[in-house]
Amino acid sequence: MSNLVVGKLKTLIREYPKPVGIVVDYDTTGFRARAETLPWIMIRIGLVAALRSKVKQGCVGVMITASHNPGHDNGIKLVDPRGEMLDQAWEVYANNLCALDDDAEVLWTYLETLMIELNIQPNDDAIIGIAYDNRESSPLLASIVKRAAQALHTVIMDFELMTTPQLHYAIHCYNHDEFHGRFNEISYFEKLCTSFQNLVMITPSNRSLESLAIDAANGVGAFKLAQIRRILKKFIPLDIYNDGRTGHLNEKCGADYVKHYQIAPDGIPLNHYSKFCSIDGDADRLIYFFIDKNNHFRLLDGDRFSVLFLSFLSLKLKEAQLFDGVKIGVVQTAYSNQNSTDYIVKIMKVPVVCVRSGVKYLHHKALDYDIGIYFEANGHGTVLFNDDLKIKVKAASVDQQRTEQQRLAAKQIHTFIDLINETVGDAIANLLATEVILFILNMNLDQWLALYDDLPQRLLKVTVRNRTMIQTTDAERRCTAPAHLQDRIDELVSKYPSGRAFVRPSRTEDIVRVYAEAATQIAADGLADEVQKVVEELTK
Ligand code: G16
Repeated sequence: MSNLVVGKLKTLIREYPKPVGIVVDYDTTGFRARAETLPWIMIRIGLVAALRSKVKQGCVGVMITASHNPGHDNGIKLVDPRGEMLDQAWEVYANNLCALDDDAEVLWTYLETLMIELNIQPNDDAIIGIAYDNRESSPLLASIVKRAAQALHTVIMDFELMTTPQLHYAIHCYNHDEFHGRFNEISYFEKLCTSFQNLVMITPSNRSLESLAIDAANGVGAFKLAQIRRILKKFIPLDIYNDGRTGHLNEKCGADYVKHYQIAPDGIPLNHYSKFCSIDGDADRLIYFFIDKNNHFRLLDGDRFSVLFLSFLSLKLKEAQLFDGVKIGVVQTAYSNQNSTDYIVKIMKVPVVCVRSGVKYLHHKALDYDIGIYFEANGHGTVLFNDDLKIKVKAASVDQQRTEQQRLAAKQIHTFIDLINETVGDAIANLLATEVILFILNMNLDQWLALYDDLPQRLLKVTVRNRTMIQTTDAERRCTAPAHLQDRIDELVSKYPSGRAFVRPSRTEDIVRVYAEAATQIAADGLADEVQKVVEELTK
């Protein structure tokens, strides 16, 4: 076996050598960089995926995408058998393999040591499910991962073009018997569309759903949304723009662009609709927006989804007489607007926890609750429901001791749970969930926005010599390096009423992010600019 593996690795390394002196780091988003620099990494990740599958005796997912990054970038991340992000301990193995010399014997020695440590054999069964987004570089990178994994006796399930959340869901279903082999794309569409239709049908109303214009970032989500549009055409008109036929991926469009610049994307007819949304390149983030009666652009970001989903679930739990005893919590990051946190804690009386950026940290924390709602301000998030809660809600929906209204509310929650993709943030599932909540609550975007007022904010990207010079603590709200940076930020913040600012290195782009909020837009802009200057000065 060892000679065979070493031989295959030698061939791969010859074809895709590791550039000299390169250092990489597997983080919350996996590996992400210019696509042409990635092939050698694919070899290592194919090997890690195979080992992870052998250890877990389940299917592991491999997603090739760089999400919101420009089309020339690409990346890779692994999905654990439960459908969640890769276990953090395994990020270390991925990094160790990448740090080794570009020599098949050296790689094999490391793999052998690891297999002994993990008590697995090279020829133990392994299976990986692989998918990619619509970047030009994706099929080649996927083919390298497959070849490397196959060197370790691995069966490949090739899902080809999929969104990241679709792959997470497929992996979850593959590894859970109760889904009876429903791990293909059709079962994903069925889950979403059937629960959406059911929710609309069981809700007494003589209204119909208004058209929604979707900016699909010219990404893979556009192709998937086209299928959803077809299935749901009698229930909701979904019009898809930036659908990948002409424009470039994430260029002046997509959820990240809209959130960052707080402007409408190119390529969407603003006069024709009353509501819009943007998804990102791999369809895991969602942002809503509209143009108000004063012709101003109005944004509804991830914080707003937390508030909307929480309002809906609290109301329905109360109507179903199930609210008491249910532990609900919201998880946010430092980017969440202070007024959203205050609204959830002070008005809705629901606890909020702040964790560092990266959905896996939010997901992990949300598991502490019966209902854990988590969204990053950038629109990445979902809702987690624990099993006891699901059983309770299902029983209440058919409990004849309850009134019809109570049963209906329980049934609405039960069906809503089906609509949610609990494995990871899913822009398409969340879009349908948002539409159906607005329908059930009879709300428009103006009313949703009016629940609370955001504090004006500004987010800047700052290019520095070496972004790892910035180190943070306290859920990335404070800096520990370089020296004096935090003191200078504190001093600046103290000059601005309702001021708050923080600085953190991005893990997906070679930049530092500066966030500031304050009582007025001029003040938020001023604070962000001043913090940027300090960052530039102290990282020279
Ligand atoms: C990824 C992560 C998100 C994170 C975002 C931005 O999103 O999954 O949790 O918030 O990157 O990260 P950073 O500010 O470190 O660049 P995506 O949609 O790009 O995969």
